[in-house]
Amino acid sequence: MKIKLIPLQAHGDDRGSLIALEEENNIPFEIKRVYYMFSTKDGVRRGLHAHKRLKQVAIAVRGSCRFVLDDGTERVELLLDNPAQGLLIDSCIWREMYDFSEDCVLMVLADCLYDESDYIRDYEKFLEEVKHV
Ligand code: T46
Repeated sequence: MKIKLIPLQAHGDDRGSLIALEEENNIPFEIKRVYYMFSTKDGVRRGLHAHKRLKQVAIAVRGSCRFVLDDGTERVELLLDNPAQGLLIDSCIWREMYDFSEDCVLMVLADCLYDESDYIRDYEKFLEEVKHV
């Protein structure tokens, strides 16, 4: 599956920790957009779509949430709970996020600007699309 966990080096000292994100370095693309979600309500499921072209790296900078990732053949579930870990999600992966902790701040870096026409929001259409990739 076209996903990968990327270790992010934390620079720690007696003041605390700092992590730097650099395009084409620890983030393997040109960063065009950054967004983050927070104050996610209990029991909420987000995502439920795939992207035709978009690549992203998601980081739980605070708290935790779970991901379901599905490439049309295989389905994996994982927990993001470490600000020193990025989840690279390539194009054509169905994603769902759930079990957000109350304090969760999920930050996402993306290689394209927001474009609604890049979304596949219907799971059956997604399966059709990945057949032709
Ligand atoms: C993804 C997962 C991980 C914008 O106006 N600009 C943006 O850059 C984004 C991402 C969203 N929006 C608007 C569109 C909706 O009115 O914000 C609202 C919530 O977006 P959405 O329902 O798409 O949020 P999620 O959490 O279902 O999905 C988001 C990303 O959209 C998506 O690309 O992979 O997070």
